[in-house]
Amino acid sequence: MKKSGIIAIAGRPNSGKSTLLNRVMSTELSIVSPKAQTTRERVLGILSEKEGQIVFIDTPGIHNAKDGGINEFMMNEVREALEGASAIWYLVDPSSAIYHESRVIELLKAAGNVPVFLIFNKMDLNKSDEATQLNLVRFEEEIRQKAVESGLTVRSVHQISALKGKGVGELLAQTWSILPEGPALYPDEEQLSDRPVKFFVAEKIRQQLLRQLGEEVPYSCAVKVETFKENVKPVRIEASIFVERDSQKSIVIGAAGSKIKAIGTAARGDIEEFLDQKIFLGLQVKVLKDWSRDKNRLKDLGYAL
Ligand SMILES: Nc1nc2c(ncn2[C@@H]2O[C@H](COP(=O)(O)OP(=O)(O)O)[C@@H](O)[C@H]2O)c(=O)[nH]1
Ligand SMILES: [Mg+2]
Repeated sequence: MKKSGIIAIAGRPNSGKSTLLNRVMSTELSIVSPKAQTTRERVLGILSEKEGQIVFIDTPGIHNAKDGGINEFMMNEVREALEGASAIWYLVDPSSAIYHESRVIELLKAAGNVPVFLIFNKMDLNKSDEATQLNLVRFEEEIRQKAVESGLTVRSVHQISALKGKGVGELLAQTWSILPEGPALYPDEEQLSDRPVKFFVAEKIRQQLLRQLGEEVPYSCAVKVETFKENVKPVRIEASIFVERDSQKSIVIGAAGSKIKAIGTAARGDIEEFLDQKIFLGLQVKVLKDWSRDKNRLKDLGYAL
């Protein structure tokens, strides 16, 4: 009998959750950037192996959501993912601090009494000197204690590098070992995610906005694929980039259109790689005033609360 289960990948923004999902799936499913809150929506990775099937849910980073807008939507995505999980991969960046992690641990309670894999990521950056090692052991103990106090069941502690792949095989093996026998949730073994191609196309564009724009503007950007024509060669894709203010529109377009051109070129490359075929990509920048705080506009963009 084969095994099956759902693993929620959770943790603070930037701890490497999406990088880890891409690593275990061996494809660039979830977008990655050095900026916090890159991931806005849950992204599924469906791993079908000889042992059975694991459905991974990559989640937005856990942070304080003060408003009723996009941030609250993101934290809701985390909660819903946790509620259905068979186990949690809880990622920690070793340079984090206990007061940040306490907030995460509080939210992880939403998963109920499921095994938690406490995973220290980015070990490739960690120095091997004694003081660093000692600090890591202390931090590990602090988090473990806090988690136990909060009623979480820490199954094991891991040190990995999602970027380099170190320790990920062992983590996967231990994860399989705790999963119960059961039927695959997604019977088609070729299926890698639950999202339509359009979603991934929009995300690839958003990834370039995050990578090529400054600190603030990407958080005011949303991408919607308007046209996706597959019966022509090259495949024709047209997308709108929504910003919240006129000033942001000028930033995204850049001097003489230089910025949007660079974003388009890079996004086209990413999409071509993902689809494994040539595409035409048309981008238009539009102002949708204050969309990130407007319930109806959020809904139109697919972020329904
Ligand atoms: N050096 C190093 N960087 C990593 C590792 N995992 C993730 N990163 C980087 O950390 C940043 C955030 O990664 P991302 O996967 O988007 O984090 P998320 O917000 O938790 O999904 C990106 O710049 C990644 O390249 C790792 O194992 N080692
Ligand atoms: Mg992410």
